[in-house]
Amino acid sequence: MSDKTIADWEALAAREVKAEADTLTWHTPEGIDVKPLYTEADTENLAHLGTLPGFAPFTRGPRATMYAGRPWTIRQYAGFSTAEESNAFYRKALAAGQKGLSVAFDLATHRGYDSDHPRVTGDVGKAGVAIDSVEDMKILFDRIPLEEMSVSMTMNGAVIPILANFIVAGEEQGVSRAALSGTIQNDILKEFMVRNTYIYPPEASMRIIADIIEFTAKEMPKFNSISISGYHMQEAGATLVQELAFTLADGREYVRAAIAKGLDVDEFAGRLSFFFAIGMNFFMEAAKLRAARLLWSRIMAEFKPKKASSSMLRTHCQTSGVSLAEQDPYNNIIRTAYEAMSAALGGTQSLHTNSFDEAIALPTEFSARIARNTQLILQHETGVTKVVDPLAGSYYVESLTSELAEKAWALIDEVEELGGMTRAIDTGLPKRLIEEAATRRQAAVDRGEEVIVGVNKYRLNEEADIETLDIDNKAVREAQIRRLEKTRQLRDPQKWAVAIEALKAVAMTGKGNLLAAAVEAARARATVGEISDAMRETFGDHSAVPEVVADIYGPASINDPEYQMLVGRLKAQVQKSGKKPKILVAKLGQDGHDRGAKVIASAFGDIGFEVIAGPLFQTPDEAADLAIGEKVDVIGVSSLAAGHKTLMPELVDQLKAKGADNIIVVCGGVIPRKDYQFLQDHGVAAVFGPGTNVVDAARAVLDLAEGRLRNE
Ligand code: MLC
Ligand code: 5AD
Repeated sequence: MSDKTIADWEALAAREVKAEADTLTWHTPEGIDVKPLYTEADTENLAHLGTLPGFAPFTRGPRATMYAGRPWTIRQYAGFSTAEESNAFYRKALAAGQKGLSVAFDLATHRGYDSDHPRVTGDVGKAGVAIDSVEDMKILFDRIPLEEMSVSMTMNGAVIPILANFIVAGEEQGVSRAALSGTIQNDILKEFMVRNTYIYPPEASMRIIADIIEFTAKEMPKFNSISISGYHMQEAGATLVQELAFTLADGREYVRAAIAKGLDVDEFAGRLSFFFAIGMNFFMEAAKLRAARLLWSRIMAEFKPKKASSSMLRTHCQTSGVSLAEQDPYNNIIRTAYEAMSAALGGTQSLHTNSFDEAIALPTEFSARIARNTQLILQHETGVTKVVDPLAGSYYVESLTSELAEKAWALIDEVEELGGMTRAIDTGLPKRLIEEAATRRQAAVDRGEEVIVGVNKYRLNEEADIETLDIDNKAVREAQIRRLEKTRQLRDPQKWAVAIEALKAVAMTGKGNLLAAAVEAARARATVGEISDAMRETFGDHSAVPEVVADIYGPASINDPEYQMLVGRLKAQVQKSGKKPKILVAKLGQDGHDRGAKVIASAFGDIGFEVIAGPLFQTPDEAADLAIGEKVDVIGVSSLAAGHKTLMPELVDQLKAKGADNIIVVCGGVIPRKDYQFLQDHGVAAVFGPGTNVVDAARAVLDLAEGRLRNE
């Protein structure tokens, strides 16, 4: 026992750093002040201490033995091109040590369009696998025994046709629906907030979710009915407290919806599952998972479950995509390994580790192998699996667990005061808070206050090229269209029509279960698009009005001379030409990832541009019309789903055809360097890759706009 006190330590620390010890405190975006030293005093009176894993409130883990009994599932999210290609990729990955499957669908499928729909020409097979009907789904799982393999499907918009197709594919493989194990994401609230692959308005969407929970509770006992996701909130810029609070508040909303449908809480709650991101704040991320379990157990107590499993939070995690960089990309392997370790220390049930080419393209076989091996090495070589909850008792981690829980609980209470999450989303509050956090973070990175090695510090003079995956979107689309035509030809039109009419009736009358009706339609070979359209007739489409936050980037950058210089140049430009340069920030195709577009729109507005935030899901034709109607000088397209090589040339052609080729077109986002020349050859004036400093981008756009204004 030492006779030294905290005061002694503070005095010693002050001598060491020649400043008060509290100048070393780290103020995190969560509003948590992380001190340089934690002691026993920080964990006094923490109620969650002293609990055991496997028992409520599950802070120390949902299972008694955790990884000592069974390691987490190595579940790599993947999918691209056609069902054949994705199937081959899955089978190789399983042979090489992966344990569970996780399907990434293309954006056309997400949004309920068949591959032959004119709105999705740039999206088919690009960001995931194209699935149009049971025929594709059967190929996707060919020679993969569905009675053994648990399959996660990330689907939220077209969740009814996809789950129906999966059930029928199982059936035709000889596996009953009761034997199917896996998870469907089915979390629409976060789609309205951040991910944007919704189809129908909120009320109809909540009904779909309740129907799926009901159907799986009654007929698919091994299937997790939902994956309540905070992942995409963090990707969109949320702080860990926001991610925690909004995810758990979403969960509470789903429980209420299922109960309102007449289900008993114990019938379904054990099959609710969660999904969190694991970013670079190593200890805080591990503490976040511990806090999540603690809080979920508290929330579920309201519903008075009898089974312990009903209040047990089980979660999948994915390392953070947004933490990875295009520059010096092998650094991403290191980042991902730390994040994976943090997820394991936090007690995840299942994990995806990102590939190092994340910020450039979809994984190649090589980058996918490194990502998978990151987990295999963690499980087999480091010994982290041997002991349950090894961070327990750490003054720092226990204190963080408690502080995160408290802060998230306060935000959950705010949501409750607004009337729950559906209402809160209606008010726009959660989205706004997340976008503000995202913009603040961008400013911190651009100013170098937050260091990213290889991006804003220790940057290489020259970047080496790495091999990336390129998908021939045209060939995939043609192959899909051929199979679609064949499926439509071979099916019994009578059976098809009866099943579609029955589904329409369930949607319209509210009587019956939408998934049950869709299973019949899928069996009759109704396509994803047709099943989606049958429900569209009653539910309609959801469209969101884009809103942009202001006065975040500007105030955070006010001391930056580069920023000030640019603001000055814009003011001078306004004096000279009598108007602000005007930019349309556009999103094309089915790519709903709008963090980048929102941050650009917000920051450009602060800098002094006039900004029009375009709606999501525009065709190039629609974006050209909007730009012409608004008389913009520049269109800036944000592309994150690999549609740029199809959609950008189309946009340029449309402008030309409409006599507006004096509008400057620029493009930013996840664009491989090897595509820059192609885009420039097709009339794109500038390309801004990942990691671009916003002030640098704004300066380049201003240069272009000034040139244009001079020529007018
Ligand atoms: C577990 N088990 C044990 C045990 N640990 N048994 C004995 N001793 C132990 N120590 C049992 C469990 O009870 C379970 O059986 C079985 O082993 C499997 O364990 P699990 O913990 O349930 O793991 P898993 O099946 O992998 O399920 C994990 C999950 C699930 C509950 C989190 O929902 C899931 O797999 N989610 C993945 C979601 C996902 O991949 N999403 C990708 C999103 S990508 P039993 O019988 O009890 O079930 C994305 C990106 C984008 O969204 O935007 O596009
Ligand atoms: N294959 C593999 N990983 C993917 N991701 C998205 N789509 C795919 C895919 N088709 C990963 C990326 C991304 C996150 C949302 O999921 O890491 O950032």
